[in-house]
This record gives sequence, structure tokens and C-alpha cells, in this order.
Amino acid sequence: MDTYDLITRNAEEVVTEEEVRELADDPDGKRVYVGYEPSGVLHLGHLLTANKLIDLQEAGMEVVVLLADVHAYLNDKGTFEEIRETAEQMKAQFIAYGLEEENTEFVYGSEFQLDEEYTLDLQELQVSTTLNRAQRAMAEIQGGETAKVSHVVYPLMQTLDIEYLDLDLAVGGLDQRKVHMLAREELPELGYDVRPALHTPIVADLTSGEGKMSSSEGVTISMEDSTEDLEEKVNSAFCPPTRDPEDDLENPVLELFEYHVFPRFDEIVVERPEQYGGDLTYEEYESLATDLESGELHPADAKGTLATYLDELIAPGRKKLREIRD
Ligand code: NAL
Repeated sequence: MDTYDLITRNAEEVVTEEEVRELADDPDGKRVYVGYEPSGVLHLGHLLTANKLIDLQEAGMEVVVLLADVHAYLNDKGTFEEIRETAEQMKAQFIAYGLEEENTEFVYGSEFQLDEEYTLDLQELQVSTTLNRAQRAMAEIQGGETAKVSHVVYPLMQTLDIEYLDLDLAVGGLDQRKVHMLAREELPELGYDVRPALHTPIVADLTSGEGKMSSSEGVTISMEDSTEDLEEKVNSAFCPPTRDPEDDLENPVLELFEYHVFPRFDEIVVERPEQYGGDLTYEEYESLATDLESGELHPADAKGTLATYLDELIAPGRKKLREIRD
């Protein structure tokens, strides 16, 4: 795979292609970041961007993970002490998941976001951005029902972080796109450079195929899940054997194969007894999806296989989490 394809595979949006192509021409030492509001347990949403980080490390880039403690605080996620503690657990799980420790820099937001220069830049952004613009940028990220003043400061800080962490590329789920667009507009106002962004898809809810898989509603798969939990959750997932071109429901089982399993394994083996046709081996997502549609691969076999591979991906982080807790 060429470097541009590796950098952009499974990305739902590339802003802009031209800018990312320029990075792909000379990726060595380029700094790319993802930021996360700390939470104690990683779920598949975190792992989707983590897979992208692993691709980018393979492309030769330096990865910065921002443990966004101040942002989590602004988004009402707990006391500062609680957030700090969960951030440490999060870091350990990322490393267990497969981010190369020597190529990953973990930074706490509070390490630089409370500096005088940062604060003054933030005030300047508050003057130059309308309330409406900041609220729109935050709409998909905001946790609670009621918007607080902190919710409009949040996207402005995320904007500034891109400059202060000295980043060449911003990566996030599609829910971060409006903040990244705000950053592209506002950074030049302060005399800073515009940065390109890559957005990963949002996986649909497991049982309905609608909306997004979220930790606050519906079923999520996380590093806390046991092998049995995983089997149960995946078995009850929505997995229509054929796609109706009229409906816009996603097949979450296929999405998990595409975004989580295939990027991390060279080959996927569906084990089947001889009487049902014997094992199937896939090297790429498309052939598995085609077989599911044609009926060659039964949804129950697809689900069983998915649970096995997800279990393998999650196992090291699950072990780490249990060690931390004991
Ligand atoms: C991501 C988040 C917070 C601050 C950031 C700063 C720079 C780069 C990325 C960042 C968390 C993200 C979320 N907004 O919704 O989890």
C-alpha cells in the first residue's frame, strides 16, 4: 500500500486531500495527534481512532495522544482528581492495545493549557469567535442537555491545542469535524498555520444499525468485556444478510470487520465444519462482505468470527485494566 493510501485508509473524510498528499510525500517525523477526554475504560470508539494512529506510526509519523483532562472537566466529566486517575488507566490500555510506546507521546492538556501565553491566545479567540459559531462546533461533542459557558470555551481550546502541540495533522472521529473546521478558520486569525485533518467513521449502534454506537446509550463493546460478554453482544447484533439499497441502516457487524478487524490482521479465518463447506479465509474486507451478501457466509458464522477477533484485540487491554484494578 502506498503511504497516502495507508494514511487515509478507512477515513471517512480527508481535509484536504491535497494537504494530506503533501504530508504523505514526506511523513518522517511529522506530528499527528488525537485527543481524548479521559475515561477509565476504552471502547471501540477510542479504538477506531487508535487503529488510525497505528497506521500513521507505520507510515513513519510521530503520534501525540492528548489526554484532554481540562476538556473533560469543561464537559462535566468529573472532578479533576477523578479525571486524572482515569487518564492514567487510559494510557496503559492504549499501550496494551498496540500503540508503540517509544513512538507515542502522551500529553496532559493541563501541562500547557494553563500557561499565560496560551490563556491570552484563548482570550483572543473568545473575542474573535461568535457564540453561535462555537456552539455549532460543539454540538456533536457536548455531553449534557444544557449548554454551559464551558461548552463554548471547549472548542476554542481544542483549536489552540493544534497550534500549541505543534501538530502537522489532526485526527478524530467524524464528530470532531466542526471543531477542526473552526480551527482551520480561526488559527490564521491569530497568525498560525492551517492544519489538515482526517476523520474516522462513526460505527452504527450494534443492535439497530442506526445512529452511532455510544457508551451512554445502547450496547458498546469495551475493554471491560469478557469473552462471554463479547460473544453475547456480537450475537445479538443487527446483521441483515443482504443490503436493501432503499434503507440507510448500516450493518454494524460488517463495519466492525472493516474498521477494527481487517486493519489489524493479515488474514481472517471463518471456522466451519466440513459439512457446512469448511473454513473460509479472507485477506480483505470486500470479499467477506460480498460473501455475506451472496449467502456464502452465514450471519451466524460472521458474528462468531467477529467475536473471536475482537476478543483477541481487546485481550491485552482487558488484562491491563484488571491489573490496575486489583
Ligand atoms: C480532542 C479532545 C479534546 C481536546 C483536543 C485538543 C486537541 C486535539 C484533540 C482534542 C477530545 C474530543 C472528544 N473533543 O470529544 O473526545
